[in-house]
Amino acid sequence: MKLILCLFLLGMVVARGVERRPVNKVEANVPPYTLPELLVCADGTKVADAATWQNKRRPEILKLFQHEMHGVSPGRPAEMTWATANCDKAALGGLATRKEITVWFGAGKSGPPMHILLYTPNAAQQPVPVFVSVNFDGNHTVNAEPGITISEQWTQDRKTKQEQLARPDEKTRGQSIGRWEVEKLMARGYALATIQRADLEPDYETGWRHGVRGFLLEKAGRKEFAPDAWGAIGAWAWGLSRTLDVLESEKAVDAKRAAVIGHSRMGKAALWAGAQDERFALVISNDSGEGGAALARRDFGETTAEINNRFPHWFCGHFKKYSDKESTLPFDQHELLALVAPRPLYIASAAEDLWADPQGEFLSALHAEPAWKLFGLPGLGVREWPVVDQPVGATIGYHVRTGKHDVTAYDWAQYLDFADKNMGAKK
Ligand code: GTR
Repeated sequence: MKLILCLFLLGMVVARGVERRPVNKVEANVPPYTLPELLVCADGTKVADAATWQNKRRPEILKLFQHEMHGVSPGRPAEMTWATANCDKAALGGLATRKEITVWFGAGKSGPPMHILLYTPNAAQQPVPVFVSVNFDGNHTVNAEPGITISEQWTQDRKTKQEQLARPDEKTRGQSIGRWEVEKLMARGYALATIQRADLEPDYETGWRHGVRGFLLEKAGRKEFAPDAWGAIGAWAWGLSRTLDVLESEKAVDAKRAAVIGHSRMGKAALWAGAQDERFALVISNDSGEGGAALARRDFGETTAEINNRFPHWFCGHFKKYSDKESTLPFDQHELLALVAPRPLYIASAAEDLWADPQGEFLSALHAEPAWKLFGLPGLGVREWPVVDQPVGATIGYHVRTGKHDVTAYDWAQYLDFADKNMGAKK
C-alpha cells in the first residue's frame, strides 16, 4: 500500500514535469553561494581600468545576458514612423502639455501600433529631462484625464484561455494613478513618457502573436523563435528604446537626460533597456526582484524555476535550462546592474516584498559597485543593508521602503531627488 502511494506521488511529480525547489523566505536558511567575478574576463584578464571594462568586459557580459537570458533584440526598424494623434496644451489644469503619439514599426503604418502618452511641464523654459516607462494596463490608467485615449488591447482569460481584442472599460481610467506622480513630476520640471505593455506584447504565453515579436518574426519569414531570440521582457525593453527614438525629436524634451524606470516585471524591462541602450542617462528599478535586480544565486524568494514556469514567455529559450540550477548561470544579476556603469543607477526594494528578495537586490547593487569604482565614481558608499526608509548612495542609489510590492509617493520622491542630483533638472 505504501509502495503504491509512493509510486503515485512520484507519478504526480513526473506528470507535472517539474520538481521545484520550495521557495525560501527565511534569511537563516539562505545557503552559501559564490558569485561569478565581475572584474575578470572570460580569458582570465583582470579588469583594472575603465577602458578594459568598456571595450572588453562590458560587451562580453552583455552578450551573455543576450544569449542566455533575455535573447537578442532587433534594432530600430528602418520602416518605423510616428505621428502625433492629439495634443492638449492645457492638461492637468494648465500645468502640462499632454500629447499622444502613435508609432508604427512596419511600412505603411503596418504592424501593432505603439501608443506613447507624453506629459511635458508648461512652466519649462528649455527642454526638460524625461522619465520613460512601460505601464501595465494602459496609458489611460496612469491619470484620470478624460482626454487620454483608451486603446484596444489583447487579453486572455486565465481559465478558458480565450483571447479578445477590446477597449478596457471606462471605469479603469486612472486606476493606477497612485503609482504615477504626474503632477509632481511636472512641478519638479520633468516630462513623463509612458507606453502600455500590451502594445509591445500582451503578457501571456501566446501573447507574442499580437505583439512586435510576432510581427517581426513573420516579417523575417520565420515561424519559431531561435533559443536565443528575445522574450517579452526584451520586447518591452525594446519599446522603451523606440520611445527614446521618438523623444529625440520632441522639442520640449532633452532626450540626453532620459531616465528609464519600471516596477516589478517592468523594472526587469527597465534594467534590460538601460543595460543595452546607453542613451538612457539614468536607470531605475522599483522592486524588480528575480530576473531583475535580485541575485539569482541567493536562494531567497522567487526562483528561476518559478519564473520560467509561470512566465515562460518572459525570457529566451536558453534561460529555461537554469531552472533550479542558478549556480550554473554564466553570470549573476550584479553583472546586469554593472552594465549601467558609469551612468547613475537606482535600486529600490520594499521591506514586505519577500518574493522579490529585498536584501538580494541590495547585495546585487553592492557587488556591482566595483564597475563604478573603475570610473572613479563612489557607487553605493555603504557596505551594510540600510534600515527601512533610509535612502543611501551617490551614483548607485538604494532604499528599502516600509511596506509592500508597489510604487509609492515615497519611491518617487527618492527618484526625483536622485534625478535632480544626477541628471541636473533645470526648471
Ligand atoms: C510576479 C512575478 C515577479 C514580478 C511580479 C510583477 O508574479 O513572480 O517576478 O515581476 O509578478 O511584475 O508584479
